[in-house]
Amino acid sequence: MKNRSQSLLTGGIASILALMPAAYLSAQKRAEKKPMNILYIMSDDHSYQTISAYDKRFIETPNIDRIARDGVRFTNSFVANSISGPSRACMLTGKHSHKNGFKDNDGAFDGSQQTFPKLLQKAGYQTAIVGKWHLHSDPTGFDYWNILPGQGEYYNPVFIDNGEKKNMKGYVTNITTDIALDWLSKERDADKPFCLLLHHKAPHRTWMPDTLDLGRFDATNLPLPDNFFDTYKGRIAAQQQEMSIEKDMNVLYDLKMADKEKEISTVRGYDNVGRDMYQTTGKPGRMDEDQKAAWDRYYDPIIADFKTRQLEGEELTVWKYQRYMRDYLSVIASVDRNVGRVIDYLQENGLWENTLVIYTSDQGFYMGEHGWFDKRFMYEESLRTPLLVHIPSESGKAMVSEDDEKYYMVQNIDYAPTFLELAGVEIPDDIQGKSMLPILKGQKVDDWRNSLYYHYYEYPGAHSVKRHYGVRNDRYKLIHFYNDIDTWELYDLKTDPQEMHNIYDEPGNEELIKTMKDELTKLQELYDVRESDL
Ligand code: SGN
Ligand code: CA
Repeated sequence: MKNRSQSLLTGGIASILALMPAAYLSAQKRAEKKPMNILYIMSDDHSYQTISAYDKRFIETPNIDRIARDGVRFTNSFVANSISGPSRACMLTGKHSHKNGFKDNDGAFDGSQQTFPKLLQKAGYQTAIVGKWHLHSDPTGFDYWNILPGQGEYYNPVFIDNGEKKNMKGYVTNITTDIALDWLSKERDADKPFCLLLHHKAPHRTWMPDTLDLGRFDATNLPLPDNFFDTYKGRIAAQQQEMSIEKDMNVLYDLKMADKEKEISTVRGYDNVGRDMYQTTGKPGRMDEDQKAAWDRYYDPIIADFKTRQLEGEELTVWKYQRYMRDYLSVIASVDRNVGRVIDYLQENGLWENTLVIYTSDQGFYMGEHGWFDKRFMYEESLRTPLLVHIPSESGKAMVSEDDEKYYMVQNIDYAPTFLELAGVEIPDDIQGKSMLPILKGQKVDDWRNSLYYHYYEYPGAHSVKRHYGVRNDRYKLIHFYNDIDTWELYDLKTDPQEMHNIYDEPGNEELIKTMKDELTKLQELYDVRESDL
């Protein structure tokens, strides 16, 4: 499809332009050049460890990597609150949770507040969101929205198409992509720049692969992280979580070992979760006969093998890790394939040269580090999130800033101001993030943040991670766990990148603690954190 500036240069108009003075011409050209399109792809719980642009131990993700190939791969990318709804609210508003009001997954996002899609829409962008939304109130600021209710389902999901519930057939990652491509090809107004948010449900728990990906990683033995058997010495909040592969990952519910004979739950004392939970009625369920048959063909032999093995103790935990990882990676294979479809579309339709493309996740995820799955903690694996950006330059070639991207600590509150600056919209004063655009253009930014603020609130709640807030700079991290607990943790990320040694109570660190506490106070003042927010 031709955009307006291209079509203006054809035929008779080109010859008329040739007669005009040069200064007038370039002003005209500037005025006619559309602002850049924005395609923001965000998956749910996709760890940077399982994107080959970051880490090649587990999986190749050739399509996701395409975004960074001639673009920018941020190696210091973080969230402000490591859980779905709050992370999305930070992203939409450019503000920390205490300012946008959406602190945990309960309640409803106040959609009457300022968000970047609303500001872009006002500035003439056509805006759309497809896929997981998870903010409970209806989306605002979008010309088109077609979202999953709540967490959404993997198989034959319901979508809410601009308010109307529709039963869709198929696998959620394919459907989300189909809807996005349909919108791009049929509904997109070629006279306007677009901003499309494409939000995958995958690879969220319970990591249900598409039928064609079942078994894709079975020949691979996934490496255990060094701290898989962490005993949480010196870390009280970590001792009290409920996200351990050993204790909290359920072989029936999470790992799909519900046998037809219903023996596993009785023999092994697991919860009585039947396979109906997956395949017909339950939360991840809703499969049709063909889908069920494909799942049975794949899981039945694994279940039979599991039953004969009678694993216990460490052996069982390691077996659970392998199953977890194989399912998770199989779900990623579908995400990567579908990201490829979208990039192909952009490239084939002349949009790649005028579209900022982002791939990220709503937060990081544990791939067995500390013995865990899930997120929430301010520890590195869940504080970080992948961030890959394709940004075309005027000439159509992306700008790369190899050194800069490694240094700058960016956070998901920075996305909104980045998009606004890109669109030429003034960034409102109350936005707390900073535009990453200069970084993306390879410019040096001298006053970038040296430390970042984090706050997690969802306790009591799933996985029992205590409330906490903290500060991280390029070397140290200070965390305060509070509510029904009052403990501090301090890590030296240089000597202890896996955060196994809490040095808060070690003698000799008094000065460092004071410096980090001062930094925390400075950030709380900067972001206007009140006593009542803590
Ligand atoms: C569900 C999951 C949890 C997960 C939360 C939040 N359980 O409750 O494991 O931590 O969502 O995830 S599940 O059995 O229902 O899948 S979030 O990414 O949406 O915040
Ligand atoms: Ca999530």
